[in-house]
Amino acid sequence: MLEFDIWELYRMMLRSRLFENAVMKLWEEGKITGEMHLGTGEEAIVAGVVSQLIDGDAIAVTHRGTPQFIMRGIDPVLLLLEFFGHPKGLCKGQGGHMHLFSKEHLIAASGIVGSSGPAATGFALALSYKKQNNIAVAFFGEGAINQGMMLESMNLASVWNLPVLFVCCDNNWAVTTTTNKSIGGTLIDRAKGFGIEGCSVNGTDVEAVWELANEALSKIRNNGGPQFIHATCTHLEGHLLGDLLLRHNRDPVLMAETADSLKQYAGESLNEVLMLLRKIGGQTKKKGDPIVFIKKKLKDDADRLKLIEEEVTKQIDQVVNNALEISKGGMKND
Ligand SMILES: Cc1ncc(C[n+]2csc(CCOP(=O)(O)OP(=O)(O)O)c2C)c(N)n1
Ligand SMILES: [Mg+2]
Repeated sequence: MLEFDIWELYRMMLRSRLFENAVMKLWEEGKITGEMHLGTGEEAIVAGVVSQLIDGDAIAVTHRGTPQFIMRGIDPVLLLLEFFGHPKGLCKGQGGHMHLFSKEHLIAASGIVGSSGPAATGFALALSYKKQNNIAVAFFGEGAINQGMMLESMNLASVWNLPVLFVCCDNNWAVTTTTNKSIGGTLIDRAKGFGIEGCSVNGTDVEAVWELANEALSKIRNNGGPQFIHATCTHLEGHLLGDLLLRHNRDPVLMAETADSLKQYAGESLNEVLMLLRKIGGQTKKKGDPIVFIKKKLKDDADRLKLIEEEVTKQIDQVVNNALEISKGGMKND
């Protein structure tokens, strides 16, 4: 979809959200185990960029990259089987949700913070060697902007004039470290320092992201070298599923009990903990939810909204049923 089509963007975002909601449920039921980082809250950024990619473009993502895989068209059943650790999963059950790869779609994930920079720059180097008129996108969190490899890859992409779109999804948190405690200066100025043009955008608003990405992508495709997008957003489920800080904040009884048991440590450290809880609480507000945001824009056609929701809900239910059915068949790879 290279033309702006808000309904199609809504469908993409909703599909990703409902898929990740299903992942959350399966995780809570113990069918998916281990850490699980959701990309809920980043759907507008991902849809705004990924909807404008063409065949042969490449994507590198982080530990939070499920929306990119869904929106790029990877079979969601294969993704779920991968999350189950099943041999029929996308990466034979060896990658989990953090180390996904699809050669067919040229998309790769890594849990190593900052590694999407070199991965996308490498993709772009290969694409320009092959004289393909394609580009690569690096998605990363603001926590990656202090990683040497991210800065080195921005430098090389600039020096070699490579077709890379660097997209920073800034949710203001790197696990429990807030941006103001870890990042000096502005991200746009950092990009400028490497000679890379950049702009900030409200990453909750898919229309704004789409417009900015459209401009950046056309500059890159016209041989303009790398571009940088700084998109602010909210991670609605905290750092990972079961995030202790978020769970406390959503459950006042648990919070009161914890505060009580922490009294013995009263002093600066307790204050710090309570301040963190309050800040995390601010993240759970609906104003940071890109699905709520886009639905407001589309509210005049309630029938169409409802129809799409029913359709996508049915599709995702089917995906979950198929994956569960296949996984019931045992772990044999035949
Ligand atoms: C090189 C490296 N250092 C530390 C970690 C542990 N770690 C996992 S996610 C994360 C925070 C990342 O924050 P950010 O880049 O802002 O992404 P977000 O989780 O907020 O989307 C850290 C420190 C890691 N995976 N890789
Ligand atoms: Mg972050």
